Amino acid sequence: MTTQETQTQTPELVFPTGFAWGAATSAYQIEGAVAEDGRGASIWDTFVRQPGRVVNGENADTAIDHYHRYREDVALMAELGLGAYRFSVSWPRIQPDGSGPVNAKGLDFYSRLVDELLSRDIDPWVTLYHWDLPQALEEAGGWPSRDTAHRFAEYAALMHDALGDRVRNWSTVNEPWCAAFLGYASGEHAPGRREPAQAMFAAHHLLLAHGLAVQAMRAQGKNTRIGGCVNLYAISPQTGSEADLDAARRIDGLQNRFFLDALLKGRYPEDVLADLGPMADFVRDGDLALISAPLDMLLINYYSRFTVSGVPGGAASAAAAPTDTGSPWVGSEHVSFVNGGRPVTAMGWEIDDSGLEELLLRLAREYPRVPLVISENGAAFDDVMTDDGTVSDPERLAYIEAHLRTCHAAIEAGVPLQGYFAWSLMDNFEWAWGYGKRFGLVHVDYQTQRRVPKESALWYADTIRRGGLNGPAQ
Ligand code: IFM
Repeated sequence: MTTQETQTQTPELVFPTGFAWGAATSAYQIEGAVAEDGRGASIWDTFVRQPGRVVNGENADTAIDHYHRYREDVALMAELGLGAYRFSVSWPRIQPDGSGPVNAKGLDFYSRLVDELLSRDIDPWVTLYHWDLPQALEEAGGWPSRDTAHRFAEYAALMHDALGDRVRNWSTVNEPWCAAFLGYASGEHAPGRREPAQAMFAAHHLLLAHGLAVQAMRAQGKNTRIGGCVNLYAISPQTGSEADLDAARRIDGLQNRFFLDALLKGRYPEDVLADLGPMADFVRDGDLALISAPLDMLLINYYSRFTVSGVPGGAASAAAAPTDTGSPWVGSEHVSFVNGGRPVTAMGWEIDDSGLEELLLRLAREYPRVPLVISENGAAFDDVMTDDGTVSDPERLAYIEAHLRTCHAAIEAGVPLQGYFAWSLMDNFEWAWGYGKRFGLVHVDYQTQRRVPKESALWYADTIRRGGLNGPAQ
């Protein structure tokens, strides 16, 4: 049976009515216009200008020019039939120095974007923080400073007050693990600090920022749904040895349970605090009650599985940075990441859709009752632009299809999964990797800014239209 034929049949794996079919982006990765309409500098504007931080010295001054092309981009989303679009707000567009009054022109951009989406029946999902901290706040101490969490709550309240009548779905901090540990421990991301003890304060303050923001937004009494967003991994020990099992416990602790337990159980895992020893000195009375305020949903970004060993010296493939950096694994630097023997994406990340199902089942079991959303899932591959102008990306299509299948299986098993957002809608600036890694469903020519939906985008559009997938190939 050809792909064409199978796609015309009624799907065998039907997703629930109301399931959010979406795609995601983030402000710094797509907007460009970094010095327009009063936008202040963010830590990424500073970081990309430091030699050796980003592959080929690239930056996102122009990125894919979404700030000027948002109407065209929303039209493209409508053509693809997206039901939802997850984007982030650039904090320094709203408050150029991270505090004080709103920059009206910056807010106006997001207001126009929201209106454009609504006019096309696309549900806007706002993320308040996707790593572009105002530079002025970094100079005042950054995320290791507790005050940054309070500034964030003020900014969140401004945004929620301005858009909360039109935007129903909100999330606070995208991937606090990355913002804390890549930003302040390994230095792979902005602000590029390598201060492990400070990274633990950053992690806690990012969670506190979430909690304070939830409190401030809820106090406005609007009819919105608010979630936290974490990047989770499936994690396996390389062998059943005590050392490998302990390595898996440590990495699961720092990557997954540190955030999940704080958000959903109101405590940090005892074993992680014990691993950290004197570095676990960041909590004040009342913090965890704020952090664990009930959520309307938990947003999960899933990409891969880590296989870990307690024997030092394994290849650190899973966490490899493009440039020479420290370890993000505070207190567990001796753990090594080993090759799990699976095919990899262009990032070198192992492809394991079974890991997503495992994670979803685990969440439903260990952290019950909170609705779940896959807020990012996708893959970078070296796409091929053919002579007829189409972009062939069978590996990305297969990746997304396989992960959607596991989402369906998890729903069948009772997991309260409410949506799926592919990462990313369009090719964009992949942080320290620059433009070389393409995650988009839509190809972007960085010279002309021309957008061309890849085969995976057309397949995804068809899947959305049909509301589901075919069963596994026989
Ligand atoms: O591009 C990033 C995104 O900004 C956050 N989650 C992972 C993606 C791929 O690395």
